[in-house]
Amino acid sequence: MTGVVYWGVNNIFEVQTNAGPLECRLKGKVLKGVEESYNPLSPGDRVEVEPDLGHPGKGMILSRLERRNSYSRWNKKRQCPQTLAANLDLLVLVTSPDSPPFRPRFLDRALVMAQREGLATLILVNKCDQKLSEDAEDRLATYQDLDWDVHLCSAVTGQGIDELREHLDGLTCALVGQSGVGKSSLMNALHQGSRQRVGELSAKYNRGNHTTNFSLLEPWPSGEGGIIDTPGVRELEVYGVEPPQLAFLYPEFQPYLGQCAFSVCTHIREPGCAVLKALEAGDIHPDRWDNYQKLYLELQEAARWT
Ligand SMILES: Nc1nc2c(ncn2[C@@H]2O[C@H](COP(=O)(O)OP(=O)(O)O)[C@@H](O)[C@H]2O)c(=O)[nH]1
Ligand SMILES: [Mg+2]
Ligand SMILES: [Zn+2]
Repeated sequence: MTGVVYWGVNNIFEVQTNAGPLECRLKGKVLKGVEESYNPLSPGDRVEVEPDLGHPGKGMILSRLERRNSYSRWNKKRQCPQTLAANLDLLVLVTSPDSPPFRPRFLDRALVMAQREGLATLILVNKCDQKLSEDAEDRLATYQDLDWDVHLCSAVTGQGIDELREHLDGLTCALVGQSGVGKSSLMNALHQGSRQRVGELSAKYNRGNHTTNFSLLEPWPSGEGGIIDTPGVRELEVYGVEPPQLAFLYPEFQPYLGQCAFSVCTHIREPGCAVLKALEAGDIHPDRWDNYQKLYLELQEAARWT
């Protein structure tokens, strides 16, 4: 039978099947259909399972079914990708106005990774009880102009939470963002009781570690889709993108690509560059371009060593 992974800690996975939840281990050391990575399975993954007839509620995971998409981060310590969530209908990038400070550079990077996976993305500004700076308002307006949805809410005051729940209900979505922006608080505001569940799981399987350092899917009451809370990320390294590909992941660059004087153009300093012309004309936000060129150089630097 098949099922959906809800969470996994220390190689124990909860898989929801038509016949109820199963606490599973992997059959064999390497899972069928899985490339080498930090974690073979993440919440949202669909798997083939075999219930253990001698132990009701337990089972084995035989293979991972093909992923529709996934959202990963680069694990610096282990130097490999770490999947945070799989098979998403929507990526929810959570940010906050003031504590931690609004960081558009983080959002730009997260958006590049989302574009690379072709993920629909919602930018969620939590803690809207805090004041947004003019700069932040300006950047958010730019994201909206580029057709990304921006929603304001507060997990503490409850503002905007009902609308958010209505919008997300039935979808599989992941909350991704820096530590402290309020992902776990949002999860709890959207689903009463989820915090308690994280606490219980941590106590039982995670050696009593109470900070969320694993992803967890909380299904909607209908059973259709759910929300995946992910561990906080301090820095976001873009990976798996060749420098020349980067411009294609910036939607506002699209009308100008192919129109530069040089057929091979980095859009950083070349004369006759159509992207630079658009930047000068004010048709591309200077911060967005600045982050592009920083990221380009960073990717180039990384490529030199591979
Ligand atoms: N002022 C304010 N604080 C919030 C809000 N949502 C969460 N917080 C606080 O922000 C801190 C971090 O929240 P948490 O959910 O653990 O963030 P996470 O690391 O993204 O999971 C906690 O002290 C929360 O009480 C909000 O809407 N407004
Ligand atoms: Mg958390
Ligand atoms: Zn150019």
